[in-house]
Amino acid sequence: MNDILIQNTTAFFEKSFGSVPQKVVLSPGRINIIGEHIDYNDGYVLPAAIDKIICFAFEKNDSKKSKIIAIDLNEEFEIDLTQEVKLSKVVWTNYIRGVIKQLQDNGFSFEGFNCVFSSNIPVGSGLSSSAALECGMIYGIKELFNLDIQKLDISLLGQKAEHWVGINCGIMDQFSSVHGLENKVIKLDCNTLEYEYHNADFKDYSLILMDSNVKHSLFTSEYNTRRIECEEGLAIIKAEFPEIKSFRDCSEEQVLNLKNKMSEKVFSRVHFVVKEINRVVKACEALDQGNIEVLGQLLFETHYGLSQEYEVSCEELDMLVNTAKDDDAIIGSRLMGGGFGGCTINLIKKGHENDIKSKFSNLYLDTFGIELKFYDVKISNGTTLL
Ligand code: GAF
Repeated sequence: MNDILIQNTTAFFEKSFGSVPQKVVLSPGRINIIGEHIDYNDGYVLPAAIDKIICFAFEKNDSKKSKIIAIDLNEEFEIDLTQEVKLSKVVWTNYIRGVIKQLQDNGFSFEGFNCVFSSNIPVGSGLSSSAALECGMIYGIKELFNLDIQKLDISLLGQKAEHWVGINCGIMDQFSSVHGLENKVIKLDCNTLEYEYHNADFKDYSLILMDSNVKHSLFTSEYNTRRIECEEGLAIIKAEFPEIKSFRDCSEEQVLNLKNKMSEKVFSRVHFVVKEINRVVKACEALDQGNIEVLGQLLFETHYGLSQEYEVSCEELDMLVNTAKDDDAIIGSRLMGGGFGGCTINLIKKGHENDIKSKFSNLYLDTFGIELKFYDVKISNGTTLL
């Protein structure tokens, strides 16, 4: 599937610019096994890069302007690198403008380039197509102009570009897009940015995403609000327990003891975060021990926390997870990513995949009149040159 994407992208480049691209970059989307809304709360997350990618073709153009073509959107834009970078009404271009701005603001010097890109990462499905776009662009510019930028800095610059566009995201998406390894999940400590790889062996179970095909508009505002609510909660905890530096130092008992010092909302957010950090640690142990049933149970717990305490779910996602909970062939399911739509991640007993797919698509169509999509993702390498 990616071979066709690469062929189409390079052929389109040749047709548009009359030359062979100097660099071709592949930049993946990501899944997250567990640890949701935890990156900006300085806890642990367990993401992985996947085999859905954006393919970029680049060349220098010996000018001070860059021309970028998005094949799938049938749109293009030009940016003058000598002018101050500003936000545009055309949202997709802002991720690229943001990257150029971050590179310039951080002292990296580069000249004009031509770029064509095309993607098979579904947009708005919680698979981080924007992180793949940011990190792939940075990687391409770094390779074209021989810039000295390490992997971690690609992730951090990508994250800053996303902040500039308007989402105050954590580091998970950009980090996993860049640092992914085939068949490995990344246990990332979002406080220290230390990380370790664990084998992604789900034994008798297949990892399948169900795409609700909805994206509720609440996402950006609610996402940024959750950050503020958690900061407020942490400040209350720190005032009471000065030895606590971040949520990971905090026990569930300590949070429960402070319940009457917080609003009900802030308490629910903080209670979820502290439990979710513990779940990541347990999930990693379960994966290492091949105890996939325990991992599955943790996924369900995460979903109910995200839905009831963190309040980032929606009726479509809740329906998918509740149906999964009642099905003996599914041992774990939860909403994945920021929420308010996008995908659920599911652990389905091997051999039952087709039955589950037809049962869920019929039910989902009957209930919401929307087509449910499925992705059998493979855990793959991070951003790379072809
Ligand atoms: C989005 C954000 F971009 C990530 O940083 C992360 O917070 C995620 O939502 C929720 O875990 O993908």
